[in-house]
Amino acid sequence: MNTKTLLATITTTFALVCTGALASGNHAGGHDSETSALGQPGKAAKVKQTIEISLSDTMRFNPDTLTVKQGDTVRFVVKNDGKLKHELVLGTAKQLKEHAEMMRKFPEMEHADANQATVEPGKTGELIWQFTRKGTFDFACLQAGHFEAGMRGKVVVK
Ligand SMILES: [Cu+2]
Repeated sequence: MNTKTLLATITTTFALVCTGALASGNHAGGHDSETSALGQPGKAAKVKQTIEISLSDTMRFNPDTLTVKQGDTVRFVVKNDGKLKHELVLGTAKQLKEHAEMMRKFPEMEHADANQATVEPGKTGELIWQFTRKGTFDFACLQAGHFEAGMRGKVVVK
């Protein structure tokens, strides 16, 4: 197997793991209901609230605690004020932790899912999500080491 093939294999595997963990479905772990509990990708036409969040190299989100109304579709405008790449990934605490561990193993891995916005330094990204259930959920930056450094926040859905 040459390097290119190997990389493609790893990428595919990683994509499957990521998608599998995030899709609502019958994952062997049986914890997917936690994920779909978060809501679903939102439609731009349905946006009720826009929340601006800045990401910095101090490994913090600002603000890091958000409150949204159940059923609302939220547009996250994610601004990277740092010199490093950052991202905002919505998920449950457990899921984000597992994902962060994988990102540490494959730090060069690129992936894009509906529940995240990865933003280059100085750029602004966007993420539209509908929060369908009440509860407190998490978001984090899963660039290698950032989650561990405390780059996390909470979304309270009321
Ligand atoms: Cu980060």
